[in-house]
Amino acid sequence: MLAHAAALGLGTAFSRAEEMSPCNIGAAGMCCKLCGMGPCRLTKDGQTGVCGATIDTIQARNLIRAIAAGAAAHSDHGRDMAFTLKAVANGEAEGYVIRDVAKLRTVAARYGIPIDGRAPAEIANDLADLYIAQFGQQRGEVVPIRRAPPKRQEVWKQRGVVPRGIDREVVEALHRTHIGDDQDAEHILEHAIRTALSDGWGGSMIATDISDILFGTPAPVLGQANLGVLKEDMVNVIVHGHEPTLSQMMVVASQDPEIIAYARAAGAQGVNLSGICCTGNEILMRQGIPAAGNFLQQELAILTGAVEAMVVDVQCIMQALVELASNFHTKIITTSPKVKIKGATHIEFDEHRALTVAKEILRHAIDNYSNRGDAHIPPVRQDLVPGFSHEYINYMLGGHYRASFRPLNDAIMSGRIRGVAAIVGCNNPRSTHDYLHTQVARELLRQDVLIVQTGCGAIAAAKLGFLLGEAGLTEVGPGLREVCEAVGMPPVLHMGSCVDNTRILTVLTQMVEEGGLGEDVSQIPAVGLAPEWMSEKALSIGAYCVASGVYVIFGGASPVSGMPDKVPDSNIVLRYISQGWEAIYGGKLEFINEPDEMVRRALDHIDRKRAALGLPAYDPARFGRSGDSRILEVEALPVAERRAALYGVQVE
Ligand code: BF8
Repeated sequence: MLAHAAALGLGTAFSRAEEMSPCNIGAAGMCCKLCGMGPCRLTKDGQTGVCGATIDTIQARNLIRAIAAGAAAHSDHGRDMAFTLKAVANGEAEGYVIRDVAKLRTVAARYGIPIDGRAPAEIANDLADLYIAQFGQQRGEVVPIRRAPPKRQEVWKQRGVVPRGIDREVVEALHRTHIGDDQDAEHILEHAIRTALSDGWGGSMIATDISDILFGTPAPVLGQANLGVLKEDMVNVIVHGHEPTLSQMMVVASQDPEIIAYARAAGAQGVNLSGICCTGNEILMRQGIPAAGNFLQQELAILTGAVEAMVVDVQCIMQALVELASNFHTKIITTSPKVKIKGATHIEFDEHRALTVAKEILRHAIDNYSNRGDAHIPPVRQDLVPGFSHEYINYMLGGHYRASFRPLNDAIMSGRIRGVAAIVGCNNPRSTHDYLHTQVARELLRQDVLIVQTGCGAIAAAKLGFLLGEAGLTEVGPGLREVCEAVGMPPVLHMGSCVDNTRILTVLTQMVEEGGLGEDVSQIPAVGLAPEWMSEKALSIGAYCVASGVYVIFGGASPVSGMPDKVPDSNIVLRYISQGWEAIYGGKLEFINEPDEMVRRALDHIDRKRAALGLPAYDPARFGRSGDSRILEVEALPVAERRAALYGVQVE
């Protein structure tokens, strides 16, 4: 597709990244532009800003501001979901229903909301009120915190970092970083933890709960990924962004007989819906709607010339889309009251008349079908099985009657599974598309590490075929392969969108509750990786995972690398978010740009956690002779030898 772009003389994020070298002062966190006396660019050791701000204060301020923006984005999404739940409960949201009553009851009961003898709408109304209140709450503790292991909650209480209210922590982060406020890097970063916790154990967790309640808790379903999911003879509509309220209704509208008839009347076979980024993940894992790609494929999709409309809502939408689309017939349709792009068509989405708006958007796209010129759809797509919510993993491992994480814990304790890695986050054109994601995933799988993925990382793995049962097992270590074969699961589990990283927190909590892997998340042989991070949301996720006790490795450049000639240990901020946070929370944040080094440190951490728990050292030679391995060896033999091996007789 890049060759195609070059032939057409069109630029993309890839070519712009080549032309635009990053500012080395800003990239290292050494530029302060928080007041009108600057921007102050610190380039010499000991230098300060005009106000006297030191390099570590400036780095810490920049980092917390990014974390606050990420937490705000995730949490504002959660707030909108809570308002939608309230509208559904009161019969004011056209087209939506409460799809997962069991999850509604489980979540509500956890907070003491009465469930017995009550209609789902009544329970949903109370839960929506409770969740809406978390955003503007001024004192106390946000309620999802109670779902963390007790030991973890103790750590947070002792440090005084339990979020009081979601909005309050984000606002305070902005206040503290105004000129003349908090000027102690470690103190600033302590509040960064509280802000990030208000995302992971606050806004994002609320968003995931409500998505499941309204659209169904994901379970495995067959899907496809990559640009080859676009179709020559259909109206191609791509939903791109993050909010499932829109994309779910687009699924419903695209299957409406009236819309299908409208598309046929326009000469197409129907409407082919696909997704990009996290809203794509939301409909991929629930309905198997194909993913056209991840973050760096949004422009490539338009370059196919086969997309009638790209319908966007919030987050990770490149402004370049509109200019690029002007070379084709593609319409860029913005839908959120929060996001407009100059030159795009704006059709505002309103959950009170969701189905009506979704149909209006689709009619626009269908009307555009006759304007399509030459299409250039690459014939590349891969099957995948997404939909591994923690509820499904529970069922998958234990069955209907004894749903449990026991087999997973046992497999880790025996050493069949060496440990667990969450590989999440974005694409970044500063490295080859998907390269870091897939390099790290490949090597960890070989080393018997079970992988869970979300966001653009999950779509990267999907395109490589890792999200398939048997087909994904060829490059997997012997012990992990046995477990995957026994359970019938892929070695990489797709757990959803970026707000669904909270599912990973829930899985880790459940592993603790199951027993045998310590009493806290920080004791589990687990790591988190964001090999190609680029968004502020990724930084917020990284910080809340650290606060939850996880060792988190970010690939690519560090936003707080500081003076280039200083050894990392003399960089106060780098040292604090690594060694300092580890001493307090048991988790740490490090930036490592070499994939082999990311893997080495991840495995080293996993092995040290295994040793601390008194588990046997990982030994790949111990496992791999059960499961399907023997049958695979036999199948590889010539026919006569195969029959001899199977039946013990030579057959002519
Ligand atoms: O929230 S992984 S590029 S799409 S920020 Fe964006 Fe990063 Fe993709 Fe989803 Ni998450």
